[in-house]
Amino acid sequence: MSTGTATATSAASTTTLSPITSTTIVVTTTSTMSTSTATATSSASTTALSPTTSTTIVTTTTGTMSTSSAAETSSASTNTLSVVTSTAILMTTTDTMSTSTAGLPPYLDIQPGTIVGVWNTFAGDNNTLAIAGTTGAGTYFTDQTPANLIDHSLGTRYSSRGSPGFGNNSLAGLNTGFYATVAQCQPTLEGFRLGNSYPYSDREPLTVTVEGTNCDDLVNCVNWSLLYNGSTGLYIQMNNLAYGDYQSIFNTISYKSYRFLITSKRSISVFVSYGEIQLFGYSTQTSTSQNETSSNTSLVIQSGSVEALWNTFAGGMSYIATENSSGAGTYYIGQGPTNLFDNKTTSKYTSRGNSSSGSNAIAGLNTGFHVTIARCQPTLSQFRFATGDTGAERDPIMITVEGTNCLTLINCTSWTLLYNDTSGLENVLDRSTYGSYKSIPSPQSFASYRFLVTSKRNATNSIFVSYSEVELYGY
Ligand SMILES: [Ca+2]
Ligand SMILES: [Ca+2]
Repeated sequence: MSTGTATATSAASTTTLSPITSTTIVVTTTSTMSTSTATATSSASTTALSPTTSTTIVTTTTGTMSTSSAAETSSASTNTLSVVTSTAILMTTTDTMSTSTAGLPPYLDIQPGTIVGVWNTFAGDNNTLAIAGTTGAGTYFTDQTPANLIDHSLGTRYSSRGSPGFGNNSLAGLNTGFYATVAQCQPTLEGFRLGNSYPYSDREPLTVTVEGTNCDDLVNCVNWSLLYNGSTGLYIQMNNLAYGDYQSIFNTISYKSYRFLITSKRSISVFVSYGEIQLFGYSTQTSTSQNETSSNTSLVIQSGSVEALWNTFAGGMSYIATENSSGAGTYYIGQGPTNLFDNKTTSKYTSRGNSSSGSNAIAGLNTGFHVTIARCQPTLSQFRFATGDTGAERDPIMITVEGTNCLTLINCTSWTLLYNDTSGLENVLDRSTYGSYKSIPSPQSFASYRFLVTSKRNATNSIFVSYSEVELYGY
């Protein structure tokens, strides 16, 4: 699959190149080719160069390149020299343009928590999931996880070993990649950019397949539609952290999730590494939309994302509560926060908070939960609570609601306070009963939300804070 046909167009004069010229370099891949074939075309002479000559263009203009093209020799000619000159300028202009997205479609956001590494995986086939590890086939570098691709930092990489799983070789990292789900509703992918892995340029992926799917179960999904088979946009080796060139995808079909699989790399290396993935396209909804409040729908929470909290305060870190029969920082056995989302007012979430036992003023306060909204509906605009089936003294009365886009909620300190008011249960003494709908004053798009209870009905005496349901609405 390491096939490639590169066509580079450049101006003949070193003085007339513009940044736009640098973005006109396009590499496409055809599956019928067995070796890389590059053709460089000068606008002045329209001189086609041989494959080996054009490889020399890249090698020559990146003086610090280590080994990637060392084995390839050039049939030196006068044509080679002229193109070398213009390509050197192309690289310079690419340097200065590498972060601009002017003229590109809008970003599509990857839903935090949905990006998963794969290995030994081929377009059209099922996934083989990769895991973090220090060595071995099917692992990625322990601290260089797929989540690093969407942390907005070029300097943090995703580094896959693939097979055989150790050592410096031509196979390492090939047929690895990731899948991920887009946050916006009905997204249509029109293009992408990859961040490079400078100073480990030997690891950089050169060709990739991109597929789309609407499978709900991505782990076992085999229904992948091939959308792209071509360059990663990283064909020019850079001497700094940078994005590769934007690669457009001819696609008009909406898919919820996408899979990227690396099919070739720059050189012999220990890993395939890249720093970021950016997706571009359009959707029926932008994540910052503020004008759809009239069409509130029930928000779907991401499976497994609800976690119990205690000793947690608005603006601070979350502290995870555990299930136990007694003790501070615990919730009642069988009464965890997933009970809040089972559509049954007969099942409840019951927290002790800082109280190790007994009825007192602090029991259950500063407890709550955080939760991530499933794809496509990231703006919380309304909610309502329901009372538990017993113990009116335990009802939450005052609460805070915060939002965040942190990738890892447990260490997150970037919480935006959205609501600090009543739970809607203040006038509801009946058991297993919904309170009033409460509105977020200024709804914003966030991947995850945190609800914390700051007061309860009986301010001096209860064993717990307890409630049976929390419904989330938004758009
Ligand atoms: Ca990164
Ligand atoms: Ca329930």
